[in-house]
Amino acid sequence: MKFRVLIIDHSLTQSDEVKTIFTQSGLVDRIYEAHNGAEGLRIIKNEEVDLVICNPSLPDMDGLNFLREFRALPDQPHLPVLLVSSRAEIDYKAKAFELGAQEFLIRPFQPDDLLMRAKSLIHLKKTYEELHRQIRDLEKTANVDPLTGVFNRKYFIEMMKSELGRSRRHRYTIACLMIDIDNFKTVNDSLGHSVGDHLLKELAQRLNQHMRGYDFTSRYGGDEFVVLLPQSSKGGSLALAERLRHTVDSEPFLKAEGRNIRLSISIGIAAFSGLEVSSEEELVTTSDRALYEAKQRGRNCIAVAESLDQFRVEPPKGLYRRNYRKHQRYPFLTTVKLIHQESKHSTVGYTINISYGGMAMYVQKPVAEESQVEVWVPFIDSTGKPHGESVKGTVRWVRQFNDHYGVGLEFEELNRRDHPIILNFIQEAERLSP
Ligand code: GH3
Ligand code: MG
Repeated sequence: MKFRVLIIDHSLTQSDEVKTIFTQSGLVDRIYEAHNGAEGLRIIKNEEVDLVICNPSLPDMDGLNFLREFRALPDQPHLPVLLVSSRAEIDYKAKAFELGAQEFLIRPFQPDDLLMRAKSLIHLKKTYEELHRQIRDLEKTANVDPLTGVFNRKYFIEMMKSELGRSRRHRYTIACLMIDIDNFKTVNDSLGHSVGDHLLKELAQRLNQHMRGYDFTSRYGGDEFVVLLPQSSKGGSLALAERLRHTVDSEPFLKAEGRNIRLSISIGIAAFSGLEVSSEEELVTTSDRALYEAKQRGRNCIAVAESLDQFRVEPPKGLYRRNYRKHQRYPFLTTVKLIHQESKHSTVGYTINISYGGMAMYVQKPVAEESQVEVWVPFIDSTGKPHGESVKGTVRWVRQFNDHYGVGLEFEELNRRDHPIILNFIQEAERLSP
């Protein structure tokens, strides 16, 4: 164990004596020297030192004052100080120990006496530092959700309390985004709990990729995550929420493991100044109520709290508007024929919902993910005559149940010329929806 020593002594002879003892011992790999208190303090602040050997009779300050200034330095809680002095009055020694000196050696002394004490002090320092590191690690793991690696709910509440206080003092807006996976129970039931766990991990990673340094993601519980955005306006948090919603919706999950699982999330936003809410619970509860509104409006969307009890499902501009319209699903219950484009095999499907972007259905025979299919949708026209429309698309997800499969299909294109009835149906559903 090699260490770095700082010798503070105005007397060159005494300083050299201590230096020679350490050099000959072979225990040190660096010796710093200072000839007054101020110089000593500067070295302690700027260099890595393991032990300070100090003669308390300093030209610029009394040894006790030196100890006072030294203990007031930040970041040096474990650096030991060994005083080497010819003064042996008991009161002086007592005061020095009170001020944080760890050892006191009276001149003259045996070299081994100095080395023995130095070694034991450094051993103590290393033990303290190791303990400190372990405590910091423990504190960190106590704040982290073991499955996803993001912070846990307990720590989130603590952070929320202190951020809310700050937002009150500095009068800025603080936003809370409550995020919940859509229909996650079905995913767990069809793919198993361990796949569910992997999905939760990947989701946490994706959410984290979009955060700024001081944003704060944590797992609130189950399939629910919460993001705290200090100093974020309503507009800013909505833009971030849309990026999060999009990042989940646009790319399948577990691709690295050869899977292709589609997920979506719903998000509730509460963004208020700290003075507008009475407590951190009120902010969290309000974002949770906004999330409930988003779920009510069909999922895979975002709802914003306008006030503590008014909520708006928000499809404002650009990407969000296009995606929102594309993904807003309407109940659509009918029997269809699903034809595999390559093999021309067909199976009967029972549709569940439809959007501008695609439809979900149950089928009895398995279909492969990413296969190209055609769906024949029968309609009855106003004269009672049956006819149908065919729409092409790609199978984006498949979930296996006991004796049937859930299938998500993304349309290649919906246009007025080939799909007037389907388009009319969706537009009418859109017009009638709240
Ligand atoms: P909704 O769209 O209304 O949110 O539907 P949902 O099915 O996601 O319903 P909800 O959020 O109430 O259900 C959460 C489900 O998340 C229940 C449970 O199956 C699953 N879940 C919760 N914690 C874990 C976990 O640690 N691992 C896994 N694999 N699944 C979990
Ligand atoms: Mg859920």
